Amino acid sequence: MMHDLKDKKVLVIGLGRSGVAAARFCASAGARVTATDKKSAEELSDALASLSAHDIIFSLGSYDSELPAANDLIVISPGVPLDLPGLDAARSRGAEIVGELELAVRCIDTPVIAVTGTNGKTTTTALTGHLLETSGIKACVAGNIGTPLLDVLDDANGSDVVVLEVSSFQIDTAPSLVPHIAIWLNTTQDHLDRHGTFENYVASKARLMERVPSDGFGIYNAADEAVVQASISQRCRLIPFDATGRILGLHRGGETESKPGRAWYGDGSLWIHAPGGSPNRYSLADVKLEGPHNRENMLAALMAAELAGADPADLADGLSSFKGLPHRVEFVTEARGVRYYDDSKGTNIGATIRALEGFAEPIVLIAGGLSKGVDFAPLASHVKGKVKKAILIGESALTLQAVLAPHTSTVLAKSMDEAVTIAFRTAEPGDVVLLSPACASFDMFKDYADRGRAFVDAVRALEIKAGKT
Ligand code: UMA
Repeated sequence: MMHDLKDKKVLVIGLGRSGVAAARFCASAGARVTATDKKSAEELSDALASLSAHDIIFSLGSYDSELPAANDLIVISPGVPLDLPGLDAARSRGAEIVGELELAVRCIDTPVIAVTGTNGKTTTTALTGHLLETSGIKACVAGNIGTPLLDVLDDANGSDVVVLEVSSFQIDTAPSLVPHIAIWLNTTQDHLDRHGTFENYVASKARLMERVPSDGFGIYNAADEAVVQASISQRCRLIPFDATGRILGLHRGGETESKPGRAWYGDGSLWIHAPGGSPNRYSLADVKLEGPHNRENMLAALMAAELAGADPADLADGLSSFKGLPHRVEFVTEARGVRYYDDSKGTNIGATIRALEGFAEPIVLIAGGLSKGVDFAPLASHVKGKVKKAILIGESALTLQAVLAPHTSTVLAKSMDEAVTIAFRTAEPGDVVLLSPACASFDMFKDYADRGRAFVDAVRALEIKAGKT
């Protein structure tokens, strides 16, 4: 379904990645586009430069609530609240209010695998795309992962499958998104500033699965109570997965009980029993994704890829060749029997707890940074008996030390180089050195990627030095 945007009055609210994509698309289609952002022209210089070839009216530096009512179509960015003043008035005058993703899905007829959940959706989306590609199935990967679908329409229409990461904001503002396969990974409290209550947040995620037609598939986490409750009433073919090994695929009399339409973790392997097929076992021996939460991501991605027609032998290759995403418990190197991992993206305590849970080995942890005023207390019980030393950096180093010192040995470091040097001296063969800060990076670094690079550079420098001695 294409749009007729010729001469239509369109207002784009927010000039981030999705707003820029929407403004460009609408202007190219002949619409009369106004774009507004609370940021100034100076702050938006890159966005404005990328739109300079188009005839667009800009209203920048503040928001004028009269603007929506003067337009026929309003394209709202995911980060913009839906109760923004002026939207109701525009709606009652008949204006349509949608997200960038809505415009995009109306232009594609390729089957969509949509991935949602609170944690793990970016990894699952990237892994699904990788598994399909290694199986010879052309996949276009887009959405919340960072590439607006509107920017890759030709690629999407020329692919066999579109793998789309969708946030709850995108689900709410893209009613035409009807996935053939929906993956719902998990749901924990998040974005309550936008959704008001946990129930509203869950309902928003559930809407994605409600849209899957009856011949489509809903892959959901059988170990997540909120997900299970919201999934059971869906009309599509439901496929539970269980990364705990306690709910599905249990051992009975030495045999693993297996039913079609299930995926589970057991015997150190992942099992995928697609509807109408026989169970396939995927070994985790050569897999680089660590931790129980990554088992959720892998089970869902493997099941989706099998349903999309991928061959199990190709999938096994794809699983072991997937390197994971940068700075998310990313394996860096093994030096003198010690493995180093970069989890610089671990910018909150929940992420650091998940990273710690992923290792059975003793851990030398590098943590700290900008705390954002959170309470670090929940970290204490996860550090106890597991972290042999916590090396603390950044603005929150002393606060973290006060929380962690009763449970493990702690030391302060002034720079990443110093922290890695201490870690290098402390760690013994069989240990893991993990950078998982539980904090933002802006006190010492440009961003989390910059912090991750500083860690990797310091590790490599010491590795070379040690290799020479
Ligand atoms: N803005 C206003 N008024 C407001 C709020 C924002 O003018 O009231 C302006 C900001 O000044 C800024 C622009 O809107 O210039 C930013 O828009 P945005 O926050 O919607 O971000 P985009 O750059 O368009 O990126 C969005 C997603 N961002 C959010 O959902 C917050 C990106 O997901 C996504 O990759 C991109 O579209 C392409 O689809 C990021 C994200 O953090 C990674 N997602 C959340 C998450 O994963 O938890 C949901």
